[in-house]
Amino acid sequence: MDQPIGVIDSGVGGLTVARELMRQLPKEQLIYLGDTLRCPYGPRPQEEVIRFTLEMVDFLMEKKIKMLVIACNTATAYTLERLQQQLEIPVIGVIEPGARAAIKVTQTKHIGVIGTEGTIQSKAYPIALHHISSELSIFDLACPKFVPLVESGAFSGMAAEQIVSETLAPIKQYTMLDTLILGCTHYPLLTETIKKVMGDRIEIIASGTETAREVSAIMSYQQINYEGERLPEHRFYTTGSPGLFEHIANQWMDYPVKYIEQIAIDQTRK
Ligand code: I24
Ligand code: DGL
Repeated sequence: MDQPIGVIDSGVGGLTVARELMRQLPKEQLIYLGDTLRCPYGPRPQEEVIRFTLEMVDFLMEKKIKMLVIACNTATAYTLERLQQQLEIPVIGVIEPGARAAIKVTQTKHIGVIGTEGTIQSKAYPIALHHISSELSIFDLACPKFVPLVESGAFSGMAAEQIVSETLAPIKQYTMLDTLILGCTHYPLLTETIKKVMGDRIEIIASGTETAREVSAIMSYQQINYEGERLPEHRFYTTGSPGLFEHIANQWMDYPVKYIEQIAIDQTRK
């Protein structure tokens, strides 16, 4: 099927998910929309995150996407169910895939989850985890300092270690934990620092990577893969500065990000 896959995020963090999608589905074309202007979503009230996310979805639906990936954990936590009911295309969030992967690897059945305030408050991860397996102990923790830390560019080094170590102290005490879900687009950039703090024995699950696997599986199952020969031309839209978006995207992606356009989100939804 020659239609793009839509990816939405609160900003640039969802590029961690887009990168995995490009790796695992090299023939598929992506349309990415990052709401950089209104980022972060993590500390915002639920109704605001819902409104902003629906506005992004309207934009992508007009581009005739065949599937929607919600790369942002906070947006997934608050809107996944509603969008799955509302849209006629498959809608995939980052929470279920992360939860499933954690259950696969845990031996102690004690799982940690870290994310933004919104994601943790919503309890979306514990709900998803318990939905799959009822014999789990879950320890969840909001890490509001982590997104600003990554965005400052200083995600490794002593200062980062200090912040990560202080924030994760309550989880570190919990010795039964053998698996930690990174329930936020930005946290994969902190993986090395988190491993230093938590020790090598803990399994780190990046929800984005797992989501790309799930997207790939659903595409095959629903037979909506692209099977032609053209090379994909991905498009990136941002509500913020296209220059800054381009700079970050080109450092992070393996693929040269050329097509970037700034858009204004129409706030007069019908
Ligand atoms: N990383 C993120 N967001 C930023 C940043 C960053 N600035 C430096 N780095 N800024 O997220 C957010 C606000 N900007 C966004 C663009 O428009 C203007 C406002 C992490 C994204 C991970 C894909 C550090 C940095 C970088 C390149 C690659 C990765 C990275 F400069 F973390
Ligand atoms: N994308 C968000 C998430 O995964 C993190 C950044 C933000 O707070 O908007 O929850």
